[in-house]
Amino acid sequence: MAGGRTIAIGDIHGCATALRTLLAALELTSNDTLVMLGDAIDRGPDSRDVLEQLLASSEKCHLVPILGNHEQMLLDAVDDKIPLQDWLIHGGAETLDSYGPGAALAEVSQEHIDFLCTWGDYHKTADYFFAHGNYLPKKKLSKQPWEEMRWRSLNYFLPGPHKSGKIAVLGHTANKQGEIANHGHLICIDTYCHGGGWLTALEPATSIVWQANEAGESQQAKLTKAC
Ligand SMILES: [Mn+2]
Repeated sequence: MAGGRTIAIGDIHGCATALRTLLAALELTSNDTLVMLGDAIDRGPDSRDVLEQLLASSEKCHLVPILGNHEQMLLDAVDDKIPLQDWLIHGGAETLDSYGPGAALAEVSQEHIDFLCTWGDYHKTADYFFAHGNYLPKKKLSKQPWEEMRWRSLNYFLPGPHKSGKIAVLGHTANKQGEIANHGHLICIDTYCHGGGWLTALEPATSIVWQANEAGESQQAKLTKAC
């Protein structure tokens, strides 16, 4: 029996138009698994709408949302683990505004907070694993310090191949020229949508790439070979 597709989608950062355009292009079915790599919220124009679209997608396909450092900041602000200001200056202010201009933290929908609480650290298949920011190559996936790895830029530390032999599919480190960074053992698909680039989806097994932007444009391509 043929399984569905496993498709990863990079950092959305509140780009609701790009997400709507990309989801339309993907034509997801109930057999498909959509791995959202984290940082769905903050910085961009409409994080509330993005979370609504992800909730709706979870009814249409198998949605696997991974927690990004931005969702972590929101949850930590809700739990009083960090000062609210720490989140607001990292793009949280735009997220609050999407619930109504000048909205307070208490106005973020409880359904959305509950949804974020279900997001995981990573996802794996036979050949790939999916995480937000980074990983330690010699540590098992189940033993990774994900709270720290969510934050670590690939510009600061570019890991070697993971010991599992699986290829890593990551977001978090924005490729500001709009191109996917394919290192062979590691593919980063954050292509800077909120900064005028693309929102990228990748089916690693077929190398099919779908991209959409905030102007509502979309394109499809193949992943170029490792650099
Ligand atoms: Mn991030």
